[in-house]
Amino acid sequence: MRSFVAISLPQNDLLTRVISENKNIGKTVEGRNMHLTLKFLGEISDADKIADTLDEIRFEKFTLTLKGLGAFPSQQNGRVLFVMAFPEDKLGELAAKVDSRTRGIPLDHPFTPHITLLRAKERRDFSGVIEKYGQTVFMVQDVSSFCLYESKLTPTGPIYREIRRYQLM
Ligand code: 2AM
Repeated sequence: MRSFVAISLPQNDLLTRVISENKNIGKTVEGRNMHLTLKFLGEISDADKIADTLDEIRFEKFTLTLKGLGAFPSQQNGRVLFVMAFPEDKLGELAAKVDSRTRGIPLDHPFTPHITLLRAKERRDFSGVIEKYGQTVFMVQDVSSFCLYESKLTPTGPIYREIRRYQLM
């Protein structure tokens, strides 16, 4: 199954507004699917084993702040519009723990904490929207768990299923 490890996020009116203001640009992420990926695992055949391994992670609860927007690969020539997530060091530490428990699966790119809002059909200049929401705090949220998810790709968008949830300390 196709899978990834992520922190799930509640629906958020401000983010819904940003998405709806930009929905003509490309494929948007549905509010209920909003998540912060810690590691994309891709196709795995041993989900139970991976789920058990992730169970060994010990990590303290923390407060997540979503503030400001960014674009990959660059603001002016972007394909993906995302929200920035803080504190980067805590998120990086948790992502590194997930990575070290799933060593057999290489990271396809270095971890950059972000929450994707939309994927544009073509490269475009996102400077306007990024500037507009540059100082906006979208969410301040206590994080008390993360999850291993299955992702099923369908013509109407991905369907995420929680395989296992891991409580933080
Ligand atoms: P993204 O939001 O930056 O696209 C499920 O697909 C999650 O895994 C998404 O959040 C996606 O991040 C992330 N992901 C990371 N690498 C991926 C890859 N190579 N293919 C698909 N999704 C990937």
